[in-house]
Amino acid sequence: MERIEIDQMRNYLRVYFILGSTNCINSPAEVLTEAIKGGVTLFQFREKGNSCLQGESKLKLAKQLQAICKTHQIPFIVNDDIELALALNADGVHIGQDDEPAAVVRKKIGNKILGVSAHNLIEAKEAVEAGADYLGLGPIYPTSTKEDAKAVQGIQLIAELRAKKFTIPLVGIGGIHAGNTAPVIEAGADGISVITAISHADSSVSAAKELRQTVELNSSKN
Ligand code: IFP
Ligand code: MG
Repeated sequence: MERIEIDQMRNYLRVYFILGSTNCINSPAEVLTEAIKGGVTLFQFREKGNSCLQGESKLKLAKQLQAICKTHQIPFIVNDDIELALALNADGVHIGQDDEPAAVVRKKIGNKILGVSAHNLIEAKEAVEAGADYLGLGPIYPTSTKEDAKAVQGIQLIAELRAKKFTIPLVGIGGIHAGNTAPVIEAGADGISVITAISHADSSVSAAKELRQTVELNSSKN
C-alpha cells in the first residue's frame, strides 16, 4: 500500500464524520449507515468520554463500524488508539497533541492515513514534517462535545496556513453545521468534520446531505 495521494485525501475530507457510542441516541451502526447514505466521505471511530466502551465491547463496535465503511468504500480511521488501528488493519489513525509524537506514529502505521490535530502554526509545521496526511484544525466554533477542547480559534489558522502556502489537506472541526460551513471552506479547508451535526440530527441522512451539498457548493468557488 502506498501513501495516499494528496487529491484523494482532499476528496475524502469533504464531509468527515466522527462517532463513538457516547455520541448517539440511536445505535452507532444505524447512525453511520444513514450518514453514509447522506454522503459522508470519511469516517473516524472515536470512542471517548464518560461510560465509553472498552476492551472487547470497544473492539466489537469498531469491527462493526469498519465493516459498514468497507461495504460503502469509505475509509475507516481510528482516533488515538494505534494498537486498535493496527489490529483491525484500519485505513488510518487520527492523533492529537497529547498522543505519541506524529513521527513515531508514522513509523508504527507505515503508509496508513495519518491525521494530526493542530492549533497553531508551529504544531501544523511539525505535523507536516512528521509526515501527516492531513491536519484537523479547531475548534472553529464553540462545541460541547470535547470536554478538554482548546479555545475557539475560528477560521484564522486555516487562512494563515493557506496564505503561507501550506498545501497539506485541511479539515475544520468544532461546532460546525451546514449553516456555518461556508466560511470554513472559503478560508481554504478541504472539508469539515462533525459529530453532533449528524449524530444528533433528527435525520442523519438529511444532515449529511446538507453538509455535503454545502461543501461542494463552496469548494467550487475556490
Ligand atoms: N480533528 C479531527 C479530524 N479529529 C479529532 N478527533 C480531533 C480533531 C480532535 F477531524 F479528524 F481532523
Ligand atoms: Mg487524542
